[in-house]
Amino acid sequence: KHQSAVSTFSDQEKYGVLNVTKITENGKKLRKNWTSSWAVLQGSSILFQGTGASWFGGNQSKPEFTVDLKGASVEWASKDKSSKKNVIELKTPSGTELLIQTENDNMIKEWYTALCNTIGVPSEE
Ligand code: I3S
Repeated sequence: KHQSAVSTFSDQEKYGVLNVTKITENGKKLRKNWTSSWAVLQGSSILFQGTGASWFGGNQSKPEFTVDLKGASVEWASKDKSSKKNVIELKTPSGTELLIQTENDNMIKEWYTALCNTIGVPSEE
């Protein structure tokens, strides 16, 4: 058993630059719009802060977006979700799906581990 890989919500805090795109909202498929963002994982949610006017399709009044990770799932995205490498898929119970990505192999592993710990499943397979 690898209980040490499981941490409580409050232990998780991580931030950095990630590419992100929302692919589904309320169960409805969206057009992909990859955007570079400042991501902050804290408590049981992740915040993405962008700068561009086209942030998440321009429907957001503020260039930021928070995803509640309670009950969410995290997995490595399959090849049909994106042609990019290092893509993580996040799915929330409310029907939001996000892809997050970075070219940096170590960084993406750190994010995967942190997200798994936040969601409460061990990242070791
Ligand atoms: O899943 P898709 O539709 O092939 O995603 C690609 C498109 O969103 C594309 O934009 P346009 O269709 O507006 O040209 C993006 O430029 C690509 O990056 C998307 O694919 P990847 O495989 O990079 O997630």
